[in-house]
Amino acid sequence: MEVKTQTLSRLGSYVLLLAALALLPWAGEAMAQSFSERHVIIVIDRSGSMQMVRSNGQTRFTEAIKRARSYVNLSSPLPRSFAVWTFEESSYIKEQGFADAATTLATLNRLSVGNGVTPLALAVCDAVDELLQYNPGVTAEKVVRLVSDGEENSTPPSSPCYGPDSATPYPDLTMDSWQWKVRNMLKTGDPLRDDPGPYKLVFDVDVLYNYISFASTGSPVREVSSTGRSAVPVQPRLTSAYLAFLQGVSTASGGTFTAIGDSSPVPVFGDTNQDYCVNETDYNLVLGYYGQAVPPAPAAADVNHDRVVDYYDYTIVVNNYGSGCGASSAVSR
Ligand SMILES: [Ca+2]
Ligand SMILES: [Ca+2]
Ligand SMILES: [Ca+2]
Repeated sequence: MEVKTQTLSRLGSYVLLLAALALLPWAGEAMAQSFSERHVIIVIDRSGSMQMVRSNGQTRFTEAIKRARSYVNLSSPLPRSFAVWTFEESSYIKEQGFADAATTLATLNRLSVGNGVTPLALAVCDAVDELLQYNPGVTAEKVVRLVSDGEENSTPPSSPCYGPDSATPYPDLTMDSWQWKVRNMLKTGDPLRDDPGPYKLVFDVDVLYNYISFASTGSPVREVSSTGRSAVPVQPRLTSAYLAFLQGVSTASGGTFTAIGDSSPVPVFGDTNQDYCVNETDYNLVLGYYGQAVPPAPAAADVNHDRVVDYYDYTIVVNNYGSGCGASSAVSR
């Protein structure tokens, strides 16, 4: 297989590079990571809309799980603990408490999609609470990693993050809207308190959405609530205000925002130039800036977004070498 051959030929240069590593300045050291661990709750949408079939024939949910698995497999300078939650209907399930990567991969493998509605604000806000309460004595980076395709439509009034839609788009969120509360929660840990300071938590977002609506997918997906609400038709497209909200809060919190259109290939980790393929171009970019801080190195070379191009970025590219390559010809872009 071509991809395997390429990966093998990379192993030779990998060994050489490991030898050279000792000679390079450890740029990461200067950044003095103030965190000793990373705590992540992967919050996965299993509402009915996640059954939507993408143009590559896979459901959004299947692709979401694949992405989550790749994320857990990334090499990291910090020891990581992951919890996994799924949300649907008017609540969420704690599929797994904080555990290591191997346990988390096994948990992700057994998840399946549901039919119900989407209590997104509830799940995100409760995940923030859980993260803040977990091992508070450890100086850990706290990450809510949301994987979802759609709009909040079923957070119960009992949730501190319940509210109407914001009347105005991000960043001018209407006070007491669910968006305002979720933003505040990620920022301060309190849904009712905004604050000019930096975010307490990092909000990583993968959002699957309909970029081009296709007519041949059969009957439209509906989300059905068993609690007496009528079925909620899934919107043919996400509104730009919703995407702007997720992207705005994610970026402001120092997180990553990845929009995954139904008719586009799924982005792969280690791809530095958005061609949906990890190959020599990505490899050379990371090597070219190896050991440098960002800036002056371009942000694209910093694969794991920790503002330094180093061993971990390199490893992510090597481990994903060949990923996604060739897939783009099977789908329209
Ligand atoms: Ca949904
Ligand atoms: Ca690439
Ligand atoms: Ca990096």
